[in-house]
Amino acid sequence: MRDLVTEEDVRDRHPIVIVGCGGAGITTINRLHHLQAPRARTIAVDTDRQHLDMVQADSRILIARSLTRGLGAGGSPDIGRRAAEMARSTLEAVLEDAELCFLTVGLGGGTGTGAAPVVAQIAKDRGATVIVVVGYPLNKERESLARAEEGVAALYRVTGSVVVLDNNRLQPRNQVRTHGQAFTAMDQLMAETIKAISEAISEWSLINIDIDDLRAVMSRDGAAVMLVGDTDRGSGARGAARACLSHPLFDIDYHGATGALFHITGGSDLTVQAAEEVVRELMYELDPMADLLWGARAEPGFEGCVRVMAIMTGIRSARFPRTTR
Ligand SMILES: Nc1nc2c(ncn2[C@@H]2O[C@H](COP(=O)(O)OP(=O)(O)OP(=O)(O)O)[C@@H](O)[C@H]2O)c(=O)[nH]1
Ligand SMILES: [Mg+2]
Repeated sequence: MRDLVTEEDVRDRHPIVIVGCGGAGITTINRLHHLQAPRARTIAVDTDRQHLDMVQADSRILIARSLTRGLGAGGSPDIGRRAAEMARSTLEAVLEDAELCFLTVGLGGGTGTGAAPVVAQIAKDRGATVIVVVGYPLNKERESLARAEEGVAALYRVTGSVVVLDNNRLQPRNQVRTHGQAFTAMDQLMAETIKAISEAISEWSLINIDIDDLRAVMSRDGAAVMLVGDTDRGSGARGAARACLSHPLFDIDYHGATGALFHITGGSDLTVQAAEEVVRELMYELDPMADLLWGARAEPGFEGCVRVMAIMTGIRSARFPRTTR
């Protein structure tokens, strides 16, 4: 297993920026802002003035007021894209010193779907590693699905890697019944995941994650699937790993993944040895050649519980072919 990073390494980290585009994206940003992701700037980007007014973020950017009069993109990704282009200089300024940029968006609407690839390109051009986490529409949202398909392809062309969280997959896991409940559960999960990763980089944790290693794992060509499981300590390492592996949030076979990021959260009772055992259990599922990175952290409120999060990256399929970046 890899060396630990030192406390100085952690303190010297460069800024992490978390950007949300469109309604779903800025809702996640609002949650993250309240969860107080460490050392991370939050940026909310939308064409919808009313919605922007309702969220809290370090920067709130209303894009293309003259195009949409602050009323949203009405489901048109073309308007979303043009809106982001019109706000290019503002977006460039807020992304100037970003080293790591998380970009979160619910695909299927106008603003997020159209603007996110523009934002991703701007961050990438400024030298940031861009980690895109997208929500995929419910099967019932037929028009949104077609737009989402285009959106994911456009993002993939820019970044070569997209973490897809399918709203449909949340329902059995969280026993959610309505669209609203599915979306709320997804927003919370996205926010907590981004917070866990950014804390593992920028706060002193049981096992920290090195930012360069994170870059290497997350930049692997292909789709990425996230898996999350919660158990109590009594279930042991195997139980915790099983809980995670049985909850993929995107319907894709992850066994061909070429990279994996694991993160274990427990209470003050979590030890490095216990976390290592969980990681060992998870590793059985991976290609032995896969690039593995993991972190662990004790959080108040997790006493007696373990949360295991895995992001399997570099999964190639017809939809996510090799890129020529
Ligand atoms: N996680 C989450 N997803 C949502 C929420 N609202 C909508 N969605 C999903 O995200 C997709 C895009 O919706 P929005 O983010 O509201 O759309 P937008 O990007 O603001 O686009 P316009 O309103 O057309 O400008 C929808 O098709 C839903 O699948 C939410 O509050 N949370
Ligand atoms: Mg909207």
